[in-house]
Amino acid sequence: MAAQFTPRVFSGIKPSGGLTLGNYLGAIKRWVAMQGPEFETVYCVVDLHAITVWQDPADLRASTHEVAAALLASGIDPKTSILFNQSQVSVHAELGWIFNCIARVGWMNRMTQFKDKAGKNAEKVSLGLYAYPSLMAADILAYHATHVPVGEDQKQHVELTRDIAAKFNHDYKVDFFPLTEPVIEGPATRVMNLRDGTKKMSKSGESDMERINMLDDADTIAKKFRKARTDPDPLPGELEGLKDRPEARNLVDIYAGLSDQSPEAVLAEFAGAGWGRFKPALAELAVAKLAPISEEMRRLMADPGELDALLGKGAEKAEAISRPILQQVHDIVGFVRSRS
Ligand code: AQP
Repeated sequence: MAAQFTPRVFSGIKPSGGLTLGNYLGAIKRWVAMQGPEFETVYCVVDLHAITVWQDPADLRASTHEVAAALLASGIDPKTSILFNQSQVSVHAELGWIFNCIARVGWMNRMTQFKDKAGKNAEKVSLGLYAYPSLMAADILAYHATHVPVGEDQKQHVELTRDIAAKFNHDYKVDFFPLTEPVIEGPATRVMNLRDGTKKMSKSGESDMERINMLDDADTIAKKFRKARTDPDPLPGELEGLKDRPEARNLVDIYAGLSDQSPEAVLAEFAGAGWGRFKPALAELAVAKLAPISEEMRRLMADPGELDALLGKGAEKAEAISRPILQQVHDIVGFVRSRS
């Protein structure tokens, strides 16, 4: 009989710079929605992933606090969800090593995010950046997580996690790891760059004008949307009319994500409107949604000691789930465990 797994959600965000509207709509907002009786929820600030590219230590600490504050301010409840930073639970790195020995180099070579991030510089990037997806598999499988809410950009990594779980189960003739489901839902699973609608909005993108940061003030948000690249045509009444208009489609998707509507409903409301009408409405909506969150983030970030205490408590809870799973992995693999 196939093993039964507790319905459990795991997901993480890298503290690699200021959080963007992409992180909010693609991940955070949906993490909040998944809290409830259906799932146990485990959310992680994945600092081990952040250092796959250089991070100044003081900036890394500040970004870790910013991500924790953003999650709390957006509605992650530490009484309901486990919230911690990855490096405080060494199980992740230990299981990551074992998965480095399960994953195949050929699988890693197919990862498009590595190709995008390494670009022409593949010889010079860190080995950690290359191995990142196997650490991500460890993050997920250390909790026997059954569901992983992510943005579209992480789909391939969750698929690789399933491949690693299946190969481990097959090689060791066990039914030990679940085949985790990616949960990629909603209208804003891939929020695009405001200056180039074919590129993803990223924390580490070159220009600040290409992204909305969760901590941007109202004037900055309005200015960034006003200057966002668009085309001369008005908004159509149907989605079909946004084909081959990536920048226009992106702004409609952002509006839909922020207002919890479908893109079709947004177009029904704005059919025929020009950018002079749509962009200010979008900016107003974004400010209405983000301003209370950023205000609460600033309040929480003013007391990093409190955030650290909370992350520490979360790490203890995370360790209580993941350490016994790792110990079973050691037994399956054949490692001697003789420490008292
Ligand atoms: N543009 C986006 N649209 C929708 N979802 C997004 N996510 C990130 N960008 C978008 C989702 O946010 C979660 C956390 O991602 P991450 O910060 O750990 O890694 P990332 O995807 O590499 O994000 P960035 O902003 O591009 O980081 P940098 O620039 O530092 O590499 C994930 O669920 C992701 O899908």
